Amino acid sequence: MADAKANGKNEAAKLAKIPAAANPLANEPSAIASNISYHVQYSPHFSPTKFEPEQAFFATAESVRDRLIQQWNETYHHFNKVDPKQTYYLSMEFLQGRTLTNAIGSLDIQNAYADALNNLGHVLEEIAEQEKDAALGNGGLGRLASCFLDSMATLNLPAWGYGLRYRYGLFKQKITKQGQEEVAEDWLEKFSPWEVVRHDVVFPVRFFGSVMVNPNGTRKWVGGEVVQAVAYDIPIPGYKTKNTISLRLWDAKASAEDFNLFQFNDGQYESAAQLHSRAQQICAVLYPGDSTEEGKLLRLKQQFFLCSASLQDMILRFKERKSGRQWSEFPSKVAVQLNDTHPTLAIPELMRLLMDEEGLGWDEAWDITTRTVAYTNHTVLPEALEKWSQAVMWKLLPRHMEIIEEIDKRFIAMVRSTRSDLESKIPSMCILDNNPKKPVVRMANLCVVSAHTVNGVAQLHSDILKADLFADYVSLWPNKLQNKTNGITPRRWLRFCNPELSKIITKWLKTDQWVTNLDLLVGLRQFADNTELQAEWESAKMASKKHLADYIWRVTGVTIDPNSLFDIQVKRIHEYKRQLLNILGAIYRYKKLKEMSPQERKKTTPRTIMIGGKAFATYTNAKRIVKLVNDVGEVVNTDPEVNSYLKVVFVPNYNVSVAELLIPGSELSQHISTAGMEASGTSNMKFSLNGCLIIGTLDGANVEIRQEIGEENFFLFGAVAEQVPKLRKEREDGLFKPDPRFEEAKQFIRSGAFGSYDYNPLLDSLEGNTGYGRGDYFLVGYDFPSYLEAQDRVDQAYKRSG
Ligand code: F58
Repeated sequence: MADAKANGKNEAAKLAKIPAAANPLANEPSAIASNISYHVQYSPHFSPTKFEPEQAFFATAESVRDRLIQQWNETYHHFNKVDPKQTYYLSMEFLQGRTLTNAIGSLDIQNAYADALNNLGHVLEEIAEQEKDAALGNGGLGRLASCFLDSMATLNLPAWGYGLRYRYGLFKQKITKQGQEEVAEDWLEKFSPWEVVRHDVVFPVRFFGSVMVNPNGTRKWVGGEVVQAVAYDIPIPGYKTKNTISLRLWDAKASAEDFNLFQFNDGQYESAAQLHSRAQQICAVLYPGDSTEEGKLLRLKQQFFLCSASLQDMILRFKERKSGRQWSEFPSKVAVQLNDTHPTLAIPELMRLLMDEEGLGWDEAWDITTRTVAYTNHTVLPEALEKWSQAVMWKLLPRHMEIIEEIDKRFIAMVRSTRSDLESKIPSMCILDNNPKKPVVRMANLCVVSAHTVNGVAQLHSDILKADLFADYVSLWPNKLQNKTNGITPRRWLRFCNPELSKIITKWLKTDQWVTNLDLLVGLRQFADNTELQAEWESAKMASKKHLADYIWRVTGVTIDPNSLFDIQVKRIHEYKRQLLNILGAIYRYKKLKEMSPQERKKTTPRTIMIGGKAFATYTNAKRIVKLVNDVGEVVNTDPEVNSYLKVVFVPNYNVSVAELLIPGSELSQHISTAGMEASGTSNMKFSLNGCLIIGTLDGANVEIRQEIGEENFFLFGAVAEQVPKLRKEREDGLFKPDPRFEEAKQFIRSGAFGSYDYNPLLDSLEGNTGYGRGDYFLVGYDFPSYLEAQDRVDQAYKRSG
């Protein structure tokens, strides 16, 4: 502590020697240092005496932002003049992570910033670690949105991301004796240096109210409550290009008129500010719990708030860019991509705005809407397909319900008149499910009916959509369904998170063009057997493993051996992703190690199994899995007979920045979902890019990755998607015979080997042949033997390579 204080003083003294001078476009380290010093002095956020890492981070970020703003404004003016077709990515989630390293790297001023900070007594990497993750997303879907923004900026595309400015993003995961605990994560606790509030970009968004019919038959939504949507923009720089696009996040606020001064002065403080507090609720948290009616209503409000504000913004831009435009031009200027069904309300809202606000007729509005909107599906899990109660929708969005009814009516009429053979399919294809017990709006159906294109996110997933979930629509619109296999940004996921490996790749390819053209990596193949390259590669991997081992020690207190095989599974905890298969495999390995003689143990391949991920707060079985991994770790890691051959570590609070540390240090990663259930997966791509091998099933994008990296680098196991329904049926019919090794692993847990926590409810999900939450729906038992065999192949391969 005394040292830290002394250092702080030291840095303040260094800062005092650097002249504070505004120099937003500085390139030289000394001028950059002056600009940082300028921000410390003239845009202060802290008392003037301190210049510790936190203060240095904010001032550095502000100096980087100066530069970004220059490019950002130029980009804005450029597209305003050229007036190209713009693409708008509507997403309830953006999992951005940190920005500083990415921004400095994209601007290609890394070295100058490192030197500037050195002059100020700081180290760039340490300063970057001060930044809080912007975790405005749950997992893959949100991270995909952020990766797309980076790619679109780098490809010089005129694109926008639209989302919500949640006050509290994804929770922080604490691991206690009870397992996972969720704590609110305040990414805006101080402030975000990257966001710029646009006080001139404000739109009213209405909720509730009623529909007024005008004498001429036109309709208008009136009454209810109106909240203001205010734009907060975050710059998204492309890599080594001027193009800097925007992530526009909406925040909700009520206006001064909505504050009841009379009530307040009368001591009725809460009711005086009622609308203010209701406005605040809208963007308070990412994914508010939706088990209650209130929670459902709030989530629907969030979705509509995003859609309405974003569309009003797009329409205004369309109108402002050129006066007297024809509405028919709209689809050639505006492309709206819906990230899953969460922003589906964009469809009826665009219809409403065009008809009720702009005066267009139904046919013209429908033509425009259907040529503008496209939809990406990210799941085939029935429980994740959104269905909104019609009653709630009528209450919150009465005009939209009228429009949805009309879309549905016209869709049904079209099918009847053109495809009488599909009559029997209408009940499942139409939008409204009018089951009197629970009438709902099926959002995916609304999307498929209204969008010009629908895509799945990996070949297998798209094939399943076509063959199964959306099969009937394929016969109606054969070309509407497409595949777009997901991707990731190589900037964040290799170039910046793994500079050592990047340097080696650039050296051998004699170019760094691979950073924007990954196909060039095949050029490394010709050197695969070159011992010099292999040695360099190994030493980079070892450095990353050591770095990771330090981190694990800091956050868990567990020491791990960088010479052991680093085996990682990180993703949201879900039964279909089968972390349970992984930990059962680890348990079996532990039991066998215990049974071995010391000599036999020495012949095994030492492994460190790391598992990380957050469980949804109310997902009980997922939380039990977190607890089990932690309990197994407690026992294994402190067992002196075994712990130099096996460690099991639960990595707490997995997020984007933790991923940036884990992935470079990985040697094997697990992508082991039940075949047909993981739409794509994207971390599989990140691991492969960092020279990590994969153990996995033929699921999601694993299929494409296996083709790219070669079968010899992919340890394949498990049932394939086509088999799954048959296997479930066989199980129901009592025909499944579990492998004795599977029984042994489960029995070991039940024996209390990992503590007294009651794991029976979790293990029971693997037992029986039928019944809710029973019968091993995810086929852990069926795949267990082939999983163990694949793991044996991994051990052998690692031994050979060592
Ligand atoms: C994920 N979905 C898919 N949903 O599971 C994954 O296979 C795919 O790679 C990724 O999308 C990108 O296409 C996903 O992350 C969510 O997080 C939902 C958000 C809303 C609540 C329910 C989960």
